[in-house]
Amino acid sequence: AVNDSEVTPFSVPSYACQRRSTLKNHNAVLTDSLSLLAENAELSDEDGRGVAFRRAAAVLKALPSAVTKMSQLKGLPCLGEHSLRVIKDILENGASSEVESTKESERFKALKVLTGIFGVGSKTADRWIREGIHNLQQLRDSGQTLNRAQQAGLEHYDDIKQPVSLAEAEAIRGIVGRAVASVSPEAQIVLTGGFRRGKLTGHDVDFLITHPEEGSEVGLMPKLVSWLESQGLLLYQKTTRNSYLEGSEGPGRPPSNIDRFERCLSIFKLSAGQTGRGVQSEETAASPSAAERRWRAVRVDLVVSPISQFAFALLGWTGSKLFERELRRWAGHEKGMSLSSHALYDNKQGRYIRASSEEEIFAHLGLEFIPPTERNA
Ligand code: 8DG
Ligand code: MN
Ligand code: MN
Repeated sequence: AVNDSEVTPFSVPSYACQRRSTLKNHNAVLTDSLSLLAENAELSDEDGRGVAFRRAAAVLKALPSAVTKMSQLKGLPCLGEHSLRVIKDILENGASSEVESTKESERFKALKVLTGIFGVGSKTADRWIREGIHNLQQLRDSGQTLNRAQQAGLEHYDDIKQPVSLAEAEAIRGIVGRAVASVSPEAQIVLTGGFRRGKLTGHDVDFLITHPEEGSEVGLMPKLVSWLESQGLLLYQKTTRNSYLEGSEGPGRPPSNIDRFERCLSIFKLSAGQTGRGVQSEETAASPSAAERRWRAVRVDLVVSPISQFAFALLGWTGSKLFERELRRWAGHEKGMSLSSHALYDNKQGRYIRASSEEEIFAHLGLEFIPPTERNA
């Protein structure tokens, strides 16, 4: 029949890494709700539930049109009983009672505010909440001991919660690019994370740096950080050195999703003049200092990879987080391989598989190549 498209079930492959997920989303109302429940689960240390909601949301994001009837969802993967109940509620009543009550709950609101501080994770936030701390003022008044990251996070809270624009990301790319060139002229730098996927805003700016000659990347990060610090460009930085050892992730020891590259988590001081569009922070009467300031704080992640691991690092740091997770699940469950941001290991053959581009990695995994802009699962 020609006119039964509304009841023809959609068809979607079950792993997000088998799908093309652009930024276009015909089901934002549904996916926002499921993402909120995912976030709540993650903040409550229920990662399994979190992933289940993320997978369900990603399936709806991949649909070519808006869902209007439950019957359209027949046969779709990753839609569990709980997610289906939420979707049904929204389709029938315009909203999900569970989502609405979560959104309004004091605990969720407090967890959001407190984990919104750079350096504060869900465990710390949970402890504070149990001690009666629900907001920034109560935290400041509590006399809690904060580490260096948390102090910086609290100090720059308003700036950091403000989304980073593409113009700001490009300005920072220019600055970091000049810094890298001056400490190591041959080194290369790539913008990764959400901006590489074509997003127009982000919560931070992610960079991957490498050197065409294996080994010449060693020592680059400290020089780069010193250079940036000498120019007064860093409000905070913490560098962690490379601790990757090939062979440490063999059979039965799947690579963890935390990688071991030398990295620097930082807060940049971005001057208004550097974006050419002025500071992006809100200039409200409540924060006159923001109006007078000629700079804003921006979260920046820097990662250095040896060229031999660059393709894996690029794939691993481009995201989205769910896309990465699904790639590793596909590798393990469907191919008997272990994928990390460092390497691909064939568990049956007991050997590493080299690759020098993302295209080669997808090919080794038996997947169609998905370009960065279609990894927005
Ligand atoms: P956003 O900043 O625009 O909000 O989104 P994003 O760029 O997609 O998220 P992100 O939190 O900046 O993470 C970017 C990618 O970096 C994502 O795919 C996950 C990856 N990533 C981390 N930490 C780590 C880590 O420790 N190891 C590896 N391999 N990847 C990581 O954020
Ligand atoms: Mn990012
Ligand atoms: Mn990041």
